[in-house]
Formats: sequence, structure tokens, C-alpha cells
Amino acid sequence: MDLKEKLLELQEKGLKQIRESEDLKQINDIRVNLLGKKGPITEVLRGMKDLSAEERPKIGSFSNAIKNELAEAIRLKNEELEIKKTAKKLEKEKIDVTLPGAQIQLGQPHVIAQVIEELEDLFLGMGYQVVSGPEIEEDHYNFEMLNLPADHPARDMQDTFYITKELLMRTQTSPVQARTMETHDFSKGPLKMVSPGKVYRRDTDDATHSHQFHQFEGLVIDKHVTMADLKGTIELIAKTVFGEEQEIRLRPSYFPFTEPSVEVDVTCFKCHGKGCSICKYTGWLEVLGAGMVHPNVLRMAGVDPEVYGGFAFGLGPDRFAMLKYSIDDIRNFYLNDNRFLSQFTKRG
Ligand code: 2U9
Repeated sequence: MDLKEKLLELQEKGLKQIRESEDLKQINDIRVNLLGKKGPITEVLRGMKDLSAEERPKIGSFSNAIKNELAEAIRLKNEELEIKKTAKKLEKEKIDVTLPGAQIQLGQPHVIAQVIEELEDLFLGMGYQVVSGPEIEEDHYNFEMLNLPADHPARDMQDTFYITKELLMRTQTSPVQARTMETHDFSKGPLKMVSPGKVYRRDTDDATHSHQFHQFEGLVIDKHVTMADLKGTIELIAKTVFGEEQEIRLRPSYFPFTEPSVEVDVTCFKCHGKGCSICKYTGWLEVLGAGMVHPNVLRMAGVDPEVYGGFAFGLGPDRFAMLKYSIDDIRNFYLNDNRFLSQFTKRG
């Protein structure tokens, strides 16, 4: 077999191998075998030294043409296999973008925060300001300014977390009002404020007591404020939180910072006054304390009780939330168990 025949045979065999190759590794092996330095074509070309000067360039260009043809066939096959490989990969990695996404669990304000926010909205709408203050408070603002001097028996009513002789964890949010009243410029208009926040008492925690709970207090100071203003405001709170059809009643009470003082009941929102387990078969729920600001409290804040007067009220957002959602243990609010908290999902 002469060289030309050998080359033709190599061409035919090579093209067949290339045609039949199935993956990129195989085609690369073929390229190395066929066209490499130790490959059969190189081997054939070695035999050219025995050819005549006339034959040599002919065989030389013939072998080059075959080499180029094989190289091109390999390149095309390689390209074809690359495309197939990519198509296969795409097929495998295909995702359906129309499938619904994984649900993201949304958080929500704490149920107590929801109650506070609802009340804040009500009072902001009536032109009140929402004021916060320090939770570590001075004895002076927490007790003294609220008509509870050191020897006042009412101080025994509250067990207090003292930090030093003068500093304590506030037992009520009233010191925020005392501070605001002290600095308010009455020549610019009345003071209308609410102060929601955390308060602390030295209580042993149980189903109805927590050493930390919340208060939402309100204060209005102006000329000519009457008990009728207080009653109307309280009625609005009761109807907003417990429902438009609710009624209120006031009972005489005592607080050191208000005179006269009242306790406020609202008709039971469950039984509407008929009597049920929620209202302990009385038809009424006790929800608020309130009164007309004591002259001593005004005087201590530098406000003339002969000219100005006002009303104040206090309520417990924890108790409101317990009533509204029939929660029988206050400790639920402070365990931060999401199975409990996620029930009070507020949307929109
Ligand atoms: C100033 C003057 C007067 C705030 C008031 C109440 C009545 C009251 C409690 C009810 C249950 C709070 O959540 S609770 O523990 N509060 O009954 N609070 S009048 O009177 C003030 C406050 C500040 C300067």
C-alpha cells in the first residue's frame, strides 16, 4: 500500500471515528491520537523521505489537506457536542418560574403594641401628643410630684424596684406627664397628651400579675376643663376598643393624684350586660381609672390651680388585650412564643 492509499484509509477511518464519537472526552482523545506527534499521519509522513522529489510535495500537500479536513471535522463535532452538553445541562437545571414561591413568614406588632397603637391613633386624631419618658425614674417624679410624699400611706400601695434611694423603675407612666406638665408653656395653648409605656412593680408573677406590664395614661390641662370632658373622652375609648354599642358607668374611687377620682366600668362586650363568665356575671368590666387632676399635682408642676384644671386617666393595655382576646394568663405576653403571638396578625 503506497502512502496515498494509507492516507486515504486514515482519512476514512478518522472521519468514521469522529462521526461516531459521543462525548467531548472521546473527541478530544481522537484529536490527540489522529493529529498528535505520535499519531498515524505523522507516522505516514515519516515515510516521505523515501519518496522522489517530484512525489514528495504532492503527498505533502495531500496529507496536509487530510489533516485539515480531519481537524475541521473534529472542530465541528466538538462544537456539536458542546451544544448538546449545554442543552442537556439546561434541561436538567430547568426551573418553572411560574410555580408559587416559598411562603415568607411575616412578623407583626406584638398584640400589646397593637392595642397601644390603636389608642395612639385615636388620641392623635384628637390633637393629643404621644410622649414617652425614662423607665428608670427619679423618686421625685414617680411619687413626689404625684402627691405621694415620702410618708404618704398610698406609697405602700405599690411595691417598687428601687435602684438607689432616689432612683427606681417607674411604677406608672404618670412621671412622664409630670415632666411634660412642668415644662409645658401654657401661654401657647392647652396640654393634651398620652403616655404609653412599660411599668414595673415588685410583684410575684402569676396569671394576673406581672412584674413588668404596660400603662396608657392620658392628661388634659386647660382652662375650664370639666368632668363632662373626661366622661366623653372615656366613652370614646370604650367604644373604640370594645365596640360602638358599649356603655360606661363611673364609680367613686381614690387616687392620690386625682380628686375626685373614679373607676370606670364598660358593659361586657361578650354578653352586653346580661352576665357571663368574662364579666363574672355582673354585666360590667372594670377597665379604667380616672379623675380630675389634684390641685397639689398642678401646683407642684408650677401650674396655678386657680386658673387651670384638667382630667387624667389610666388604663392597662395588658388587661385590655386579655379582655379583647379572652387571654387568661398575662405571662403569655412576655414568653415571646411565636405560636401565641402569631395569632394576633394585623394585616393592612
Ligand atoms: C398626672 C396627673 C394625674 C393618671 C391616672 C389612673 C387614674 C389609673 C391605673 C389604672 C390601671 C393604671 O393600668 S393601670 O395600672 N391608673 O387608674 N391613672 S388617673 O393620673 C395622672 C397622671 C399624671 C400628672
